[in-house]
Amino acid sequence: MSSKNNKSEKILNLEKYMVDGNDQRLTTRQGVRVNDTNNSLKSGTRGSSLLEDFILREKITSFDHERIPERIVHARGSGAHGYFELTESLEQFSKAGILTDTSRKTPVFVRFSTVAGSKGSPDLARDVRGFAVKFYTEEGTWDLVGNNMPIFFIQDAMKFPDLVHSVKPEPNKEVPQAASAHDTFYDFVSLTTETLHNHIWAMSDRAIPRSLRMMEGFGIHTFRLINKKGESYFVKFHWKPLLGVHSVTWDEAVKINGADSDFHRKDLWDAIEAGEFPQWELGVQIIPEADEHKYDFDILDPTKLVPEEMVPVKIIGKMTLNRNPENFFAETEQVAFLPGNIVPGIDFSNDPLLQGRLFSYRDTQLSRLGSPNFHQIPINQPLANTHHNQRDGHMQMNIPKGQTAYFPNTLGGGCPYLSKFSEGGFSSYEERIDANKIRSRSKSFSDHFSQPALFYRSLSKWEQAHVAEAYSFELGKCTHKHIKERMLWLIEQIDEDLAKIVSKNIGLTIPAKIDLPINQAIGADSNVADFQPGPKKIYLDKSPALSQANTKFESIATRQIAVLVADGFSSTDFNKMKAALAKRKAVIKLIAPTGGKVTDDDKNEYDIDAAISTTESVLYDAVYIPGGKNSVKSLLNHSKYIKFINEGLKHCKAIALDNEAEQLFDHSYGKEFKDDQAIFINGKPQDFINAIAKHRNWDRMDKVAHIPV
Ligand code: HDE
Repeated sequence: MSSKNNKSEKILNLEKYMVDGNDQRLTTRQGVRVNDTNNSLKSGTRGSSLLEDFILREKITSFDHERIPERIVHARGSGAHGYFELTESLEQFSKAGILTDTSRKTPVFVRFSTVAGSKGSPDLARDVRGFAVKFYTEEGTWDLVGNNMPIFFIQDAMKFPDLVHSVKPEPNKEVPQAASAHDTFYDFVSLTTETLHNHIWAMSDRAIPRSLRMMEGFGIHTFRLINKKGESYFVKFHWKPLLGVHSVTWDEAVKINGADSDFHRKDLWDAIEAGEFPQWELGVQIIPEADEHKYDFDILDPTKLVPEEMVPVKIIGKMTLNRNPENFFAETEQVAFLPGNIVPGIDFSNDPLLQGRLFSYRDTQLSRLGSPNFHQIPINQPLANTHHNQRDGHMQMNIPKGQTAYFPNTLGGGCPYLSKFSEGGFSSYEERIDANKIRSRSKSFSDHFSQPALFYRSLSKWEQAHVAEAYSFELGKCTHKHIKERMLWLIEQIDEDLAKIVSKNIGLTIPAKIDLPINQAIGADSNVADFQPGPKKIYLDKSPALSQANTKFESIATRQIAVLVADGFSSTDFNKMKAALAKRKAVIKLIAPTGGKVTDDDKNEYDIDAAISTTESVLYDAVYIPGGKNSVKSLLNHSKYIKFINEGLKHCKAIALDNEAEQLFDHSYGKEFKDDQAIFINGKPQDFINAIAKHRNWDRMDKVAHIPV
């Protein structure tokens, strides 16, 4: 059977579970037809309800149990179906079918998430994003449960509850929601220097993506690949978005959370519905076993990345997300990722964070989904056939046949039987280990400043400015002086100029030394001096791959263009711009003074997408205003249009105006920016398009401080 058939079979498998009520009669859960679902059974129309009302009791009981425990982290998520296609075989390194068979189209389900907030928290929190991919491979399910940043906050699973407790709402007052800007988080971070690398990424634009479709993904840990000969190579996994890596500014993020707290979720959904399928390339960094100790950092340390300039990322395939879930709960909520789900040809490394995760996720799925049979939920079912001797438990959905549920047996003919390594049987890599049992950490994990410094050095000026603003905002929200001072000292170890800016912004001086022992929690009997983060090393001046300034700036497909119009707008201007934008697949949104319809100067009527009172500039990528005497006159009567333009300017967006629309600029701060590279007055649509593709004109950033929005 070809893999293509397997793929459609998988989709069919899910379809078999789909139910809808179209053309069907309402029934109870037992299939009894219902003739009234609006009134309970009572003793007389004004009497009390009767216990025998099984229809009422079934409906309410079911409702009472609708919620399951939300994920303790990554509670807020959005999912999509798609497929993965391998373009280059890794046969030399791995025997995994998904990494060697280029003729396959492997189904995937991906769930993106924020980490800290609860299920209903806003999408644009400053946070790491989860990027979890379930590959339904022919040899079993492989879950690559990663994030949109290539490193993690801590080095050992043992500290995960401390990290999460520090960032979650403070336990006494249960605030703040989905925010790291508070005392407990900075108390922990400033005492735990290993967090500084992931922390500076969280202060960067990576933590406020423009879209889930415009984020990179990383497996973070070093994994192993195992080839047919049983040889092993270390590997790091990367997802690279075809749309490039783009972010919003913090001012936009705060406002988007108010204007549309589902911004990312809707953006992903709408793009897929529109047939604009998001795509990522899968890349690998492969390190031979012999090179394990070759670097200035330990490749088992999850707070370190391997710079692409030192080990290039080899692109081996592409993932496309092309289908939205039918039901959020059944699919996105019930999907259960386990980093322990690997297939023959892939194996774990000894990264102590990964090792802890291998336990945690199964445990969490048991508590969330309530039964060891969670793999039988349709979204979690493997594509590969399963035969085993595990039995029973809550909600067993299969009817296992036969007398035997043990191994070895003769009564069942010895079935299900074992597979040799050469037949695809999983066998763990036989790593040689000769060590003492010890509760400690490798000293090779002790360098905590070099990579945050490398990251900061590699950023462009505008990215660095955003990082400084983020530190200043977050520390400005903390109330304890000693915590803020400790952070300032630590930031100084990363970059002195950065620390100076933050110190000025928060009004505190950088202490000459900090009095509390950092890494106090290594162990009561450890010599703290042994675990102090060593002096900063510079093994690479810059890693250009870390800067968003070096991402792709090609496409404007799915970019949202706000077109500000009122009755009488110029059809000539509009149609010319619309044709150019539509050709490049940008999404045009007509924003008019009121809801309903709007008419151009040629008497053509259009449905509007939003009334100005219901929308905000921060929800769009660029602004276009066609001419038209009457239209512009109406727009001038609404101060919100002026605010809309000023915000677009402030956020360094491309703006195009034609003919009379220039008057709007003269009533806004736009009049100061007529020479700006991303402002077009009676300009060519193509130039506007090029500016949108560049995402923002960050050169404007230093000149917009005085715009009061
Ligand atoms: Fe997770 N993490 N994690 N994590 N994580 C969970 O599992 C945990 C870590 C990540 O969309 C939980 O199903 C421990 C690193 C993602 O469903 C839980 C440690 C990375 C998701 C859990 C880590 C991640 C989770 C909560 C330290 C990036 C969402 C609900 C040892 C490589 C998956 C759940 C989804 C979810 C534990 C560290 C990514 C509690 C103990 C490092 C993307 O099991």
